[in-house]
Amino acid sequence: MSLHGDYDPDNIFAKILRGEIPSVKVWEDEHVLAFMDVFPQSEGHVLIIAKQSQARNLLEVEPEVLARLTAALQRTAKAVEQALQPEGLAIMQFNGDAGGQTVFHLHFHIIPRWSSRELKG
Ligand code: DGP
Repeated sequence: MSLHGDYDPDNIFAKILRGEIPSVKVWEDEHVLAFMDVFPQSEGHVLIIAKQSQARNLLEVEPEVLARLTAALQRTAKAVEQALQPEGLAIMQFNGDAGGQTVFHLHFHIIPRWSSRELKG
């Protein structure tokens, strides 16, 4: 899937938002959902997505949606930090399959890191 194209309403995260696929929710409000990554790279790996946007990636997202999403990203990262006390946090975001993206609904990864622990996966 390239950087440009149609949003697939049956992508995995759209199904999670519709409740068709279960997820372990960390936090949500009317605009944003944060949930556990099913293939975590470390303990506490969380994904965060916007609910009302059909942006596949960062290049497509409406600025006001991005502003809410990144505000929630910061809040969620702080909550992860409080809960797990990692030594670092990697915030990751991929665009297009050649860019490493596999699910084409814009999302950010929050990945707690400890210098003594290997990344999984
Ligand atoms: P990305 O490469 O940035 O598109 O990452 C997509 C992430 O989505 C990847 O870390 C694994 C995760 N993922 C894939 N399928 C599911 C699922 O069904 N549930 C959850 N919670 N996460 C999923």
